[in-house]
Amino acid sequence: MPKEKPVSFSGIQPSGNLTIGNYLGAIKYFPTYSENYKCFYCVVDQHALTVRQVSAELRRCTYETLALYIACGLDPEKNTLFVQSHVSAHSELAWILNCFTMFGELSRMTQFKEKSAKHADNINAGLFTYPTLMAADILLYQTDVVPVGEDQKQHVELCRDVAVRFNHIYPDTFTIPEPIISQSGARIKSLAEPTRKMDKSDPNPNAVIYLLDDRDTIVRKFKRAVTDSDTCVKFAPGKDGINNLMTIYSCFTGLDFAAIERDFAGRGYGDFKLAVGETVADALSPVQAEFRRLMADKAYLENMMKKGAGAAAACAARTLAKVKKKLGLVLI
Ligand code: ATP
Ligand code: LTN
Repeated sequence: MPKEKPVSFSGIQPSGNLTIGNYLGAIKYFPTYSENYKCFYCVVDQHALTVRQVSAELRRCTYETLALYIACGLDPEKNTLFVQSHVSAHSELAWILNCFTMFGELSRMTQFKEKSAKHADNINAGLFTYPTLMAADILLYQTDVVPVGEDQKQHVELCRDVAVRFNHIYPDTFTIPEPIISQSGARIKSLAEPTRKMDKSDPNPNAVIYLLDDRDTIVRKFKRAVTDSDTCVKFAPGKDGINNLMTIYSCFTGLDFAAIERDFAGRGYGDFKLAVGETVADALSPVQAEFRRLMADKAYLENMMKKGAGAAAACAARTLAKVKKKLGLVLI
């Protein structure tokens, strides 16, 4: 069936509270695709199982991630919002793609190497084949674009390689997707170790600004953010801490670095950190209010999950049937 519009697909794990990294690198841009793309946004709960989860927390985070998608501006009438485990085609296609993905390819994935180092006691097969489930998410919807933060570029490239390999053997099966990485905010750094990415599963909560942090917490965390011994607010190589704060401030205000440097000329880091904290708190306040409103209405969220799963499953079933037929699996 020809597409009415190109397709956009992205996913977020319900593996903890979302951060301003998730927001600036990904979610903030999602609503901008609604007009020109048919959009699918997925809470990838099965991906979250690759590290040990507390069941009640995973359940809570799944509702919260869905509510945050909407609170950040995604209109469920214009986008298909759904939960991965509600559409069984994802894990079915993932198995098939496992048989078209090489051990060497998966071994080279940076996220696998980092997560294996972090969870040395639980280097499970799911962590290793994480990218084939992600490829299934994307390819099931004949996706054209995948808006993600920079850390996911390698996974989308692997997905492309697998799709090209499959199409080479079984022509015209999958659309080949493109990653779209935002110009700014694609890699927000930790406030405690500004050479590392801000991660929602960081054990140090002071390193991370969560979308649901209250105003005082946000201001306090920015005040304590690691910078350097200089005092001048200037974007420069090696000043990772201040560069990160300038990037965050720029993303929330729309000011470029030169304008920020002018505004803070002659003022110290203290003033700048306070301004960043207050700006971020102001920007997140309406998102938090909308989030609270949505979380108070579980019936609405559950209804939306069902509607989203129905729409996604219908689309996914078409691709899965095509794949099975091409492979020679008997359809009944
Ligand atoms: P985890 O710590 O559980 O691996 P995560 O914080 O990396 O989670 P994901 O759910 O894996 O978050 O990612 C959701 C989206 O947010 C992805 O598109 C990812 O690229 C983006 N993202 C995550 N962290 C950052 C960051 N620090 N800067 C910019 N984008 C980010
Ligand atoms: N792997 C991604 C989350 C994710 C995703 C996807 C992103 C799972 N499936 C499909 C884009 C498209 C992550 O860890 N951030």
